Amino acid sequence: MKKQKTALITGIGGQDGSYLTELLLSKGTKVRGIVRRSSNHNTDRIYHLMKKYGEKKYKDSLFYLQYADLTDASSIRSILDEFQPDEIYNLAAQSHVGVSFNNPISTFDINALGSLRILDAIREMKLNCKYYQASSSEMFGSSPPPQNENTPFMPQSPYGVSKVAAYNTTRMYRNAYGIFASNGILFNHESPRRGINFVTRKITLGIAKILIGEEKIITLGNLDAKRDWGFSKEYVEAIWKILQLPNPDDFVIATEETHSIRDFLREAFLLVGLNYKDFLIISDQYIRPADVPALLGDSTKARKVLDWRPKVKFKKLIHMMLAADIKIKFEESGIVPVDPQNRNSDDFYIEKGIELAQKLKKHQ
Ligand code: NAP
Ligand code: G4F
Repeated sequence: MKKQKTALITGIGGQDGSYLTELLLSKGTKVRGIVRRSSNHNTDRIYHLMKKYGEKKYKDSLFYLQYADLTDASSIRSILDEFQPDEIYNLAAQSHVGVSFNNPISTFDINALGSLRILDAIREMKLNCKYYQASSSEMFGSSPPPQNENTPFMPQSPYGVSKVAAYNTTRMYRNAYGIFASNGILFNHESPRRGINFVTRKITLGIAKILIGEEKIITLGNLDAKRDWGFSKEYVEAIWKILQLPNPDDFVIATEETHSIRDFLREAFLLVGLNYKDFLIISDQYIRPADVPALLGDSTKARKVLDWRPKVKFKKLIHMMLAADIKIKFEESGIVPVDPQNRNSDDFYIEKGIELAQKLKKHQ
C-alpha cells in the first residue's frame, strides 16, 4: 500500500495556498501549513478548512497549521524536523510588486533569503523531500514577449530581483546537492480570492462598491501594461503536477493570451453596461518607479510535459470575479437576500449588477 504523503505549504493563507490545500486534501495528502502571526485575521481563505478538519487536532489530522515565519530560520528548521514533509510548496512571499519598491529589504529577506533558508535546511538535515519554488513572470521584466523558459530575466522591481535570486538558488541546490527542487514560473493568476490591492480585484471589487453606492470612482495607475491573466485554481494543478514528475525541472505556466489593464477595466464595466471612463481617476500614487510593460507566456513545455492546459481565460475570469464581488457586496449591504443554499449562479449576480447600473445611470 502507498504511504500517505505529507505536504508542507508556506503561504497557506494566501490565494494560491488556499486552492492548493483544497487540491492536496482532495488527493488524500496530509497538509501542514505555516502562518505568521498577525494582529488581524490572515486565515480567512482557509477558514472553511479549519472548521472542517479541526484547527487544533494534530498528528492524525489531515490538516494542521503552525506559526512560523520565513524570516526566522529556526522556526523553519523546527517545522521541517517535526513534519518531515514529502513535498514542500514554498508559496510564502511579500507578493505585491508595487509595495516592494517601498519595502525592498524585507521583500528580499522573505522572498529570496526565505527560500534559501528552506533549501539550506533541506540540505543540512538531509531531508528526502521535493521542493517547489513559486517563481514569477515578473522575473522577465523588460524582456519582450512571448516569454518561455529560455527567455532572459530583466527584472524591473525589488520583487522581481528577489524572485530571480530564489529561482537561481532553487536551481543551484538542485544541481549542486541533487535536491529535487523545481521552479514554476507562473504568469499572473487571479480569482475571487485574490488580494484586494492587486489590479484585477481592485477593479472588480471597485465596481461592486460603485453599484451599491459605497464608492463613486476607482483610482488606478498605469493602464497600458499588459498581463497574461489566468485562474489560480487551475494554476495550482500545474504546481502539483510539477512535483509529481520523476525529475525536477522548471516550467512556464500561462494562458498564452495578453490584455492591457485598460482592456480588463473596459470589459469589467461593460459586463454591467457601464463605461469605465465615467468612474476612473488616474493617480501618481499607483504609478511604479518602473513597470513591466508586457507579459505573454509561452507554456508549450507545460502542455507537452505536464499535459496542463488552462480553461479559464480573460472574459470568463472577469465574469467570475465580478460576480463574486457583487455577491459579497450585495450580501453585506442586504440589497439582495443572502442565498444560504448558494443556488444562484454567477449570471444571477451579473444580472442584478446590470439592474443596479441602470438605476445609477438614471441618477447621473
Ligand atoms: P498571496 O495571496 O499574497 O499570499 C502570500 C502568502 O505568503 C500569505 O499567506 C502571506 O501571509 C504569506 N507570507 C508573507 N510573508 C511571510 C513570511 N515572512 N513568513 C510566512 N509567510 C509569509 O500570494 P499568491 O497570489 O497566493 O501567490 C503565491 C506565491 O506565488 C507567492 O510567492 C507569489 O510571489 C507567487 N506568484 C504569484 C503570482 C500571482 O499572479 N498570484 C504569479 C507568480 C508568482 P499573510 O497573509 O500573513 O501576509
Ligand atoms: O495586479 P498587479 O499588482 O500585478 P503585478 O505587478 O503584475 O504582479 C502580480 O503578478 C506577478 C506575476 O507576473 C506576481 F509575481 C506578483 O506576485 C503579483 O501577483 O499589477 C498589474 C499591473 C501593473 O502594471 C500595475 O502597474 O497593473 C498596474 N496597475 C495600474 N493601477 C495597478 C494599479 N496595480 C495595482 N496593484 N494597483 C493599481 O491601482
